[in-house]
Amino acid sequence: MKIGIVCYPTYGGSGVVATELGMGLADRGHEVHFITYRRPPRLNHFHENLFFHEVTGEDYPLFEYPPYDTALASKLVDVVKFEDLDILHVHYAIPHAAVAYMAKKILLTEGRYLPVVTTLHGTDITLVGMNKAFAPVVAFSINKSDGVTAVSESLKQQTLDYFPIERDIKVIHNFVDFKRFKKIDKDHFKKAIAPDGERILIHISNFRKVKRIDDAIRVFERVHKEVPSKLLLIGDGPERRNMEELCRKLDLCHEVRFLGKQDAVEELLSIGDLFLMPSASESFGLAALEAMACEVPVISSNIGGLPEVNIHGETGFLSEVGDIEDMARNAIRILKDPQLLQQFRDNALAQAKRFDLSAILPHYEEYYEQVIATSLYSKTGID
Ligand code: GMT
Repeated sequence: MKIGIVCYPTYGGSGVVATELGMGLADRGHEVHFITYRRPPRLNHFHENLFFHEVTGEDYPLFEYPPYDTALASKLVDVVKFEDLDILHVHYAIPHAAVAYMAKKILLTEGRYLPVVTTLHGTDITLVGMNKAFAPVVAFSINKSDGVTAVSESLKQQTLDYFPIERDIKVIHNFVDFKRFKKIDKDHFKKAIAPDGERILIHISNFRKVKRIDDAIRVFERVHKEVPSKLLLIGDGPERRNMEELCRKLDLCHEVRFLGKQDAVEELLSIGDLFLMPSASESFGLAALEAMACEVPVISSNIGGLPEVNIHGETGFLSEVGDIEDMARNAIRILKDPQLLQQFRDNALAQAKRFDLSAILPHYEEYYEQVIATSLYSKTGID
């Protein structure tokens, strides 16, 4: 199959899932074309089946905001025609699903039908999508896609609850590539970060408010009083400065390390004892799944798709959003009991294996085939 993929080429979860999916499809013999404004970070090796088309717009003094949507739609029309793509898969509804619809309409004027699959990732529905500034276009473009997937049951339900959706949404959970995410021996890292054998807690995110990193730091503050420990904060974003100030205020600067954006997160996860994800909203929690694949149990909030990933009392614990006392209590309980910690590590790995790339990827292939067959037959979304 020849597949076009549109995504954000950033460290955000949707871009990561899109890139890993494209690379996995290429390994299985499909021809995959990424179409976006920058090469996605994980798309960093040559592969005979992988192609990248950069979207470039024209700068013009009139434009305060360069019209990316128009440039992307034009690029899509060009790539679909020239590369003769069978299907276009867009990740993150805003603006990609609407732009795909525009490209589809343009192609139709030339008698070319382009089936479009939209994958909903989370904030495109729960935070940004529900905003009145975007909602009508989000609902319209979901309804006009030939296929729509959501990364968790919870996200599917939220979409149906909030938007006037007239179509089916298929849940295909996110996945993890065990070729990369597995516990590896990084003892020298561990010695450098925790020289006296302290426990290592880890949080990874793009440092936005929704991640509630202050809760992670406050949970750590409580844990640290009872268990010798260190906290690694990985990633970067708008909340970084506030979080640095909070650590100074709590006098935790020697115990908390800000590592910024890291490519080889699996190496750091491999030295972790607990992963913290206290988010206010989380459609799936890919970073938690990647931690579990590296045998790290998860302390998370009980929100969105997290209960589909982190099993309470088995792979970690779930607490209500903002309940840092409960999160700290659960963390201390696991960290103080080496046997329990090992049991949770084993459970985390077993649960992560249910989301193995090789098990999830065929669901996308089947869905593409189904969408191509039904949409070419019925020409859904043509009106
Ligand atoms: O919020 C992020 O971390 C980035 C965001 C994105 O779309 O880039 O992540 C969302 O999609 C991820 C991949 O499907 C999910 O694992 C995250 O749970 C989801 N984030 C939220 O719902 C807040």
